[in-house]
Amino acid sequence: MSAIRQAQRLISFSFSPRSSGIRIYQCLSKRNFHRINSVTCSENVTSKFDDRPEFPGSKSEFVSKLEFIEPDNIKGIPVYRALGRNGNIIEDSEDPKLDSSTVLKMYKDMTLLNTMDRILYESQRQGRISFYMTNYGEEGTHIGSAAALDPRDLVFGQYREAGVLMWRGFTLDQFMDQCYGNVNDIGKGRQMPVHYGTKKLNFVTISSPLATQMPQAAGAAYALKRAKNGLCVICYFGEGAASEGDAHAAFNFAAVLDCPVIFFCRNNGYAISTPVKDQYRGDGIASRGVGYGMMTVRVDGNDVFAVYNAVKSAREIAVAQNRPVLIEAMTYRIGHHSTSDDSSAYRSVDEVSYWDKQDNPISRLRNYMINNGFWDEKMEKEWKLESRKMVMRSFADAETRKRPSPDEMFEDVYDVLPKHLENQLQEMKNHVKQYKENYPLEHHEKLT
Ligand SMILES: Cc1ncc(C[n+]2csc(CCOP(=O)(O)OP(=O)(O)O)c2C)c(N)n1
Repeated sequence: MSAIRQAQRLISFSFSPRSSGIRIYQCLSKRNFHRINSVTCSENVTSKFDDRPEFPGSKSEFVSKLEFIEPDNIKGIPVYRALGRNGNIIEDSEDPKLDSSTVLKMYKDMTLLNTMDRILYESQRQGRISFYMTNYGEEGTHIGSAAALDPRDLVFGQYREAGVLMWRGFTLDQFMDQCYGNVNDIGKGRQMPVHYGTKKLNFVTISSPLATQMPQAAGAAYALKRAKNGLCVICYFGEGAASEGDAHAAFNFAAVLDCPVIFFCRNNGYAISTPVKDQYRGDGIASRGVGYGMMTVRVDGNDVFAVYNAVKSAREIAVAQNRPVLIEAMTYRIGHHSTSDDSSAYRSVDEVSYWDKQDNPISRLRNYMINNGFWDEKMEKEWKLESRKMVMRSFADAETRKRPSPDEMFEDVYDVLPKHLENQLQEMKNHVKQYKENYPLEHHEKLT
């Protein structure tokens, strides 16, 4: 026996001849500790220092006092910010030092998104489109994160990330065409408004079931890792969606399989009418990241520079080390959840007004730009007029376009139209031709 022990001290190996009844565990050179048939040989557990748990499932020390961990005694994860509310850089070292044209694009995209939201929200109220979701208050999370990515990085979104698309060059016409479901819609008018997607801009099409994109994002990141192309995935989700089982699956798979994915949580305080106090009892979503073994940070989501810095660093970690990173961006959903919601039924006007007037990502960036001399009242006025005009033009154009032909709804169910769907298509055509006065065919492209 002692010869084996001697040998174990010198070399590191794992050997488990179960049939012989002797189990030899890997000799850990750092701790110089080993066991042979640990039931009978205990003489190696000598000093206090060496007496460490060897359970494969944890990395900790022994303690001899019973103490439960009280989560409320652990200090909350701090909120990182770079820009103060007055638009001043707080610490020079945290200034991303973006050139004025980049900052200008950030501001213009955030405000253009805001203008588009106003017009599409109103158009839904008038029954011109069926549904809409605004992005009010969260513009900084979209633009700050999108600006820090490589445009080839793959985006998986929830539904409140239109600014990411805008940053990448999705046009106002494309937004409008999707919301109207007209012939120019890339998605052929099949999904509800705001379910955008474009292969060209590496933005995976949105779908309604919450959190389903999360394990898919981990899988896509795994594929990118194997492709060794230096790219990563970013996956957006709300704090409400983080309660889904899919969020757990995604975090754990991404950590265990070393996937280069940035999980970006928009914690805006509400999931429809459910406030965060009814969503979770822990310290937000960030505290969960550590539990999954992920690098984690919490940022001020109303500070576009803090978001930018966090995503830029997260991207470097994800790509260089092939590991997931969790970012929790603290923000506030200023608008109603969607056009199907009236949020005054569950929160006060004062609460909303605070975030709209006192702590808003757009006004904060505007303050920064004014402080630095590249924006003023006159430019603001002109841009407001110009951007409104641009949005109205696209809106009017999208409204005049026809919807796709009814034939289209049978395509793309499968790669190739199978016989049974071809039969259904034929039945539909015969039916519609026979009863054409009952269908709004004038709004659609012709049936073939
Ligand atoms: C699996 C699933 N359950 C429920 C819903 C209904 N639903 C749509 S949005 C939403 C709230 C999501 O809140 P959060 O993730 O915090 O995002 P936010 O809307 O605040 O941006 C719910 C419950 C859904 N779409 N999918």
